[in-house]
Amino acid sequence: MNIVIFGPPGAGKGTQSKFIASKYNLHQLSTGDLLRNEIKNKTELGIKISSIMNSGELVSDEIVGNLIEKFISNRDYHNKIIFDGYPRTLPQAQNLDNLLKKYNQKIDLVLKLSVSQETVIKRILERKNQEKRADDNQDIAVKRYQTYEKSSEPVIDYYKRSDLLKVVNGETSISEINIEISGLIEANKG
Ligand code: B4P
Repeated sequence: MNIVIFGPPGAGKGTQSKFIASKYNLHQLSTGDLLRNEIKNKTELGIKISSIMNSGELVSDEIVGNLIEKFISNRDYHNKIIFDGYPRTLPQAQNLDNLLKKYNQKIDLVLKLSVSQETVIKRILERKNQEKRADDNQDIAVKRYQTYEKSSEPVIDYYKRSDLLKVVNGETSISEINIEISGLIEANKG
């Protein structure tokens, strides 16, 4: 199955995706990680996007779309992907459907992690001490949350229409969220 995990920055998408990928033998496609790798390796693309990411804005739909097609077209990952942080905008959601159709796949489940701004800022500031990510500071975290609020609504509506969306309370502990998500996946597998 292909799963989308959606939610504000610092909601725990990466944390939960790792768990789902290992439990259900899926491949985690984190657009945030892919983009940070480009920056770390100082590629032409990395140089172009570093200031955008570090200002709390989204990288262009075109750039991220090009990155994910390589993954979707890979036969090894056929119907085995957890999309972590993609889509984030309506054009990205439409692009994802088109790409999956092109490679004879579809989305089976969209999980939305629901978390308040206060909680995500707290988590991001805690993560800052461990990971030293360039975009993890109070001002950028607030900006990232605002960016999410602006772009997320049309994506949520899009998936509500196709009845794929399940909302998960992201305020509880990591293991409680693991359990809730597992229940939704098992129910979806039927
Ligand atoms: P991401 O990499 O996707 O965002 P993130 O902040 O890492 O969120 P995530 O939800 O994965 O948080 P985590 O599990 O680490 O994006 C970063 C940037 O990349 C974006 O701002 C944008 O510029 C760019 N980008 C990415 N995708 C893009 C796209 N499709 N289009 C355009 N631009 C794109 O959890 C956070 C912390 O909380 C961790 O330290 C974790 O240990 C902790 N935590 C998690 N769950 C918890 C819980 N239940 N309780 C307590 N702590 C918890």
